[in-house]
Amino acid sequence: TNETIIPQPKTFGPLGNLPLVDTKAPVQSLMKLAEEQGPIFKMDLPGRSGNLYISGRELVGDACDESRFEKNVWAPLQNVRSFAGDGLFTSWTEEPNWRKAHNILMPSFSQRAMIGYHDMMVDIAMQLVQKWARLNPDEFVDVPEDMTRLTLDTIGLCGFHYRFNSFYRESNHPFVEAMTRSLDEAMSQLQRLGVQNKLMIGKKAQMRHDIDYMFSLVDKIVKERREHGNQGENDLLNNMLSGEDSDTGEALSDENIRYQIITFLIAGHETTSGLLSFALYFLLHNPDKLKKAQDEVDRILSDSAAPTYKQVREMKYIRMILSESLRLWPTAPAFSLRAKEDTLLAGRYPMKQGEAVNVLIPVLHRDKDAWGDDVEAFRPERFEDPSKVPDDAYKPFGNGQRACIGQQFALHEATLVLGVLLRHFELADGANYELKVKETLTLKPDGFTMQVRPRANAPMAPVGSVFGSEGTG
Ligand code: HEM
Ligand code: LEH
Repeated sequence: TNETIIPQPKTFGPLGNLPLVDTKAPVQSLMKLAEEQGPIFKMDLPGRSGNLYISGRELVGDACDESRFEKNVWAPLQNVRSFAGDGLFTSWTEEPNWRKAHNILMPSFSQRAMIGYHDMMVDIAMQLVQKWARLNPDEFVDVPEDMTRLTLDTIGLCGFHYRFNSFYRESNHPFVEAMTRSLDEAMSQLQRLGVQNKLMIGKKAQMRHDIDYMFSLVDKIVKERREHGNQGENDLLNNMLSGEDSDTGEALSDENIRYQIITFLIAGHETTSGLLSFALYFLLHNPDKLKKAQDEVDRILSDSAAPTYKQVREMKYIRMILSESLRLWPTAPAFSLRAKEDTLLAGRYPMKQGEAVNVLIPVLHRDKDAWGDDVEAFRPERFEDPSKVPDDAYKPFGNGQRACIGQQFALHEATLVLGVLLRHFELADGANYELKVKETLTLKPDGFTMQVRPRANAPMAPVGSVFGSEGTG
């Protein structure tokens, strides 16, 4: 029948469908194409013909059946392997280091483990509060930049007891520069022809340089910990250095530990900073939701400057705001699955063993059959009753055993930070910001600035009364 014919947009000779993709914004191009082509379509790209992109609830739901499909380390992840190697995020499930690291590191990411990270997350969150409290009334904050400072410092401290001290720097930490350039290059490589890539000698040298810098920073962190021994730090690094796989009794190799640390430094901050930035953007544009959020933080954090672990768990509406932000702009926007055996996708599209489908998460999250007609509306209330959330149409953290190991970490951190910011500051859209989404494999609101004012009834006078600030009561 007609249903099994997979649509493909127009092609341009040897370039295939590539000219339809905006180099700087491939995911947003694919989102538009999905709108025109429907929940499954085909793309021919240089060196990679017959890519399938899926985005409907039924198709994605079926591809998430782990008995028939498994994580595919697709082209974007292949390119990241030059610095993340066989770390958790970029390894195939059958590579021995995936299960080994999974077994060793899972306990460090359980909800219980967050109790141990909580005070370190508060440490960094209060640095941001202090910074914003010291701004003059007419000054703007660059939201994604400050959120990146915050999330990088948080994973550095919680993971490795390493202080990037980003709030004491005018510009990005060199690690962020090296990482952003490398991610950018990994994305650009996807859109060049094979010959073009070979000609990019300058880009290649820059990437080699950036990767060497990232490796040297990581090796320094490991060397210092090994030399000083464990001083009671109960962090990821400690678990990586001393942990043994419960299946095999083996420990991680030095090379693999390096890849895991790079993975956590990147994965641990890029997406969470995007999430916090989008959440603030949505609150600025939805005053009724902002009011509800303020009511919640005023109730729960009434007279505490910094939340306790338990108070973070109580901030249900803040958490719903984050879930809804991840629905509209999932900051890790795609993942890929491949058939384990020959099979029929959704009972009608034949797939050979090894054939893959790429999931466009922002489009899945706008499936009207699953979410209703008001898909574009920012409505955290969708997540009020967990039993009413269409799980098969909500995949911001990926799927199954290869889903995000850092989910609890990201959500605990983001809830804490958003709660504390709303308790202390009034938000103002002084710049009349219009949303523009920047892509570097992950998504962020590009150039988003806003103004913040201390709230009259904040629990702490962050700047002290010598400055005549209100908020002492
Ligand atoms: C995997 C999203 C935060 C570490 C994934 C995947 C997604 C995702 C979609 C699956 C990728 C795939 O199937 O190819 C996110 C989002 C985050 C976030 C949206 C924040 C809002 C974090 C944090 C960490 C982290 C904070 C670590 C501290 C990882 C790792 C994997 C992963 C190691 C691979 C897990 C495995 O396959 O065993 N993430 N992530 N992520 N994430 Fe995250
Ligand atoms: O769509 C993408 N690429 C297209 C390009 C093509 C159309 C020219 C393709 O098909 O290759 C880019 C999509 C990239 C998605 C990867 C996102 C994952 C990044 C997450 C990093 C942070 N992280 C990791 C784990 N937890 C968080």
